[in-house]
Amino acid sequence: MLIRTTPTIPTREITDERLYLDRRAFLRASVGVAAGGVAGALLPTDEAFAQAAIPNVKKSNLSTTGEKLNAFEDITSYNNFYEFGTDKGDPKANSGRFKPTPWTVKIDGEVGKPGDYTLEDLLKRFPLEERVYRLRCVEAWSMVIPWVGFPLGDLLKVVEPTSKARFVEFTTVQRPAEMPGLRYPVLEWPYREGLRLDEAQHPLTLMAVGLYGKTLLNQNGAPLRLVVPWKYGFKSIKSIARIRLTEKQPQTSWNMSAAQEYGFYSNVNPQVDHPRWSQAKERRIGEFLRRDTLMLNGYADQVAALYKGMDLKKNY
Ligand SMILES: Nc1nc2c(c(=O)[nH]1)N[C@H]1C(S)=C(S)[C@@H](COP(=O)(O)O)O[C@H]1N2
Ligand SMILES: [Mo]
Repeated sequence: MLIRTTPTIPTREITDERLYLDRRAFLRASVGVAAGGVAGALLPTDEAFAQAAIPNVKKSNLSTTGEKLNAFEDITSYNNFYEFGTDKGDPKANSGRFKPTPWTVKIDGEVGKPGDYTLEDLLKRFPLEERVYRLRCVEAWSMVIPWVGFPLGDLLKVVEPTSKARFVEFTTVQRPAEMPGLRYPVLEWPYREGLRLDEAQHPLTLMAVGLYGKTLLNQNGAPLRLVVPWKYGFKSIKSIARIRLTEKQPQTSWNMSAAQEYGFYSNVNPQVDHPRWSQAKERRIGEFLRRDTLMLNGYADQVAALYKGMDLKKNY
């Protein structure tokens, strides 16, 4: 993706990383006895133990089947979360100070029931499902991830969109003291994304709170992030602090940075190349040969109707 400056990591982040490594050592020590007798293959990493297992998760029939899941280790160590740095290892290395609890999401704009909703409110109200989805990054790599979450559409029903609501704007929390990447002007902060209301209400659109059966790690967007599986990964905004329903199409951080490269729709489309590279193929993380990229990331049967009559080359 477009990077205006290449930040170097100042000494303070090196200290952060050391603290983080200390935390890992502590976790390893505290689970060491329990882990000792179990085969290593069953133990993705020590971080997995630090996360709470989520009870009462039902497997969804909207899951992608027949594809090998990416390893927990891949999903939690190869990330894009520019608030923690622009290298793939930065989100894991630099997010140790981020505090995902307690958490509230402000929901406002064109809704009948605006308010501050706590994460507990949401978890009590909406049954959680496991959904396996492909995640296709605009950088032409992909993963298969078993998310835990609830449909965004269920939440939208509860807040009652007004007749004027046509779009949904999402904003990531902005905490410079906990997010060292915010000091670099690589994107328009806070990170913003948007969907058309009907895209947001589509049954595939998920609010994720976990993966592999456990609560999200900071690098994956704890405690609450969006997952829109037929769009490029950058639409799946992390650590959401605000959801605003609007009449007009909202601004999005990537579009503000490079409008000719990142459009509002950003649907996965192997026939529409990025101005600087082809989108026809992708590298599945963990595989050697590249795969063909699928129209709408393989979800065309479910979502193509949303774009009926639209020119997807113009509305990229
Ligand atoms: N707030 C925020 N959300 C974000 C990003 C980011 O930099 N900041 N990166 C996006 C991009 S480019 C991708 S590919 C996915 C990656 O999600 P993952 O690290 O959980 O696989 O998160 C998206 N959500
Ligand atoms: Mo991405």
